[in-house]
Amino acid sequence: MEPVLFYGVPHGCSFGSIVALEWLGQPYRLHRIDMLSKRSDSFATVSPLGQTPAMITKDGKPLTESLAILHSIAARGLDKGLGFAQGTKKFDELNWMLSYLHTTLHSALGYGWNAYKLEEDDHAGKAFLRRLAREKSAEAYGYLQGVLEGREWLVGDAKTVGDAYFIGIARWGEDLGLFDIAREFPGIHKHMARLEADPAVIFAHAIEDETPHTSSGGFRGQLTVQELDTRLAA
Ligand SMILES: N[C@@H](CCC(=O)N[C@@H](CS)C(=O)NCC(=O)O)C(=O)O
Repeated sequence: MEPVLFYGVPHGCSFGSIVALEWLGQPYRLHRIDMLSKRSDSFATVSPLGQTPAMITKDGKPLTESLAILHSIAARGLDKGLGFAQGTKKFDELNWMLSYLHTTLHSALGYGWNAYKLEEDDHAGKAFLRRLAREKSAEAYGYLQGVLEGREWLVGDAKTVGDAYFIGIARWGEDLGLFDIAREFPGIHKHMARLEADPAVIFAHAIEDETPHTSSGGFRGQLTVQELDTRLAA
């Protein structure tokens, strides 16, 4: 059966997994999770921590963590250049990039999301976390901008799951009102703009925003709650 990706709104890091699935071009389905509401027991059996992205693979097994999901998609898309064979120098580079994006950029911007989740009147807490988010993610964006200098894609000569993951989280700097990316990090902005023109990225935005969408990949529709329960019971 086709895999199911659980994606989170608003603006989850699961965005990159939707883009990667579109680039892969093989059948898949999606299931929407509102991260600001209580999650269902069915979702908890797939993602015990209640986080997105999560996946039910084509073998019916749950898989969580962006990096695990993206590597799994990349392994199915080696012929398309979405990833590289394990043991090669290029695989190590992609693994390095994904790890950097997750443990450094995602983590740094995470302080901003934590500030957003604090009680409205916790002004001191919010200010502290936002300052930390800005300091840490300025370093992270700056380093990444250096990596991008003189190259078109994050790893190798074509788009990979690294670029898919990047576009889902690089947007947070502006979402959180921390930076004017175009002015402060023009190299990051340039890479984001290139990706924003990609049909898979346009599709992923439309999915998040629930606006009309056209898949250029293998999207086979949203999985209903009832269908999810049937799958989990099987
Ligand atoms: N280590 C996890 C982190 C995933 C994560 O932070 N997901 C966020 C959205 S970007 C989430 O589900 N937040 C809701 C929550 O933690 O309750 C991964 O890389 O997949």
